[in-house]
Amino acid sequence: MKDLTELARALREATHVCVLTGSGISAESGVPTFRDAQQGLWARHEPTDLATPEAFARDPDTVWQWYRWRRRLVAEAEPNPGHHALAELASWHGNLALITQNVDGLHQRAGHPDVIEFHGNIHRNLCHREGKPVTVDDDTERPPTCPQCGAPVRPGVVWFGESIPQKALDAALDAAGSCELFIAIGTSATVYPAAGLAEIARDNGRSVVEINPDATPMSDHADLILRAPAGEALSALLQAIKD
Ligand code: BV8
Repeated sequence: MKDLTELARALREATHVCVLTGSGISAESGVPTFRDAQQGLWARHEPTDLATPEAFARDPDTVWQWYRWRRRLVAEAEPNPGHHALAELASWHGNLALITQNVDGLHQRAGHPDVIEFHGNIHRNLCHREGKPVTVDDDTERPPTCPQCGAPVRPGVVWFGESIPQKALDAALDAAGSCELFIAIGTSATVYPAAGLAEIARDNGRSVVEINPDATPMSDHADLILRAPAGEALSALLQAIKD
């Protein structure tokens, strides 16, 4: 309880807040986290084997079908109390920047404005040759072809070994560099450069908070930890703010 009260006070006092979310915040919506996304059909694949340009070049159909499976799963999912509480906290605070590593679009569906999509969005598709967004029927067995040039279409996400889109990277670096309070929610803090954002805040002497039921590599560097699921912690935080 003490930590919750302390975090509520820090939120009231901070003029700039930066939040980084990972797949843990979507776990309570039934969307498997990245580490446990390998269920059933996909048990024989490692995400880092599928979410790469090399995998798409080698076996476009399998990679495409993995994303189709995830899109269908996300379409069935609903934003959970964690997404909703965070959207309410953002609207209450007025200067809370949200950076998400998630590609599921659930923050937006919870009404969260201005989401920085650090790793893209699974509902967006790009021409593999031009890199431009294309509108296609993506519920297909094989990658569709680009309506403009006929090249294969790929998911609009950032794969391992690919750079973060410049606009998202600049916005995230600015938010992490100018915040007084950095809150990491539901991330294993293992993928860079996303995980490095907390380090920027810490190196600037800012308060770093972790909300996660499990410990992560950033736990030792956190000033405050809510060792709880995101839905429970964020709903309690919203209540504490209102009290
Ligand atoms: C880059 C989109 C420059 C796709 C993703 C060696 C070779 C090449 C590269 C590297 C290398 N070593 C390091 C790198 C860099 C690499 C990297 O970091 N690799 C890792 C594996 C070491 N990064 C990159 O390649 C990045 N680009 O560096 O560009 C460059 C350019 C050219 C060449 C080289 C470098 C791009 C990385 C982006 C990859 N794309 N996603 C897709 O979704 O298909 S990453 C993907 O995995 C997610 O987006 C997310 O970022 C990450 C998973 O992390 P989490 O979200 O944290 O999820 P995870 O499952 O790990 O953890 C869940 C957490 O939730 C847990 O802690 C759990 O306890 C908690 N939890 C569970 N339930 C709850 C909960 N929390 C709260 N409430 C709950 N209920």
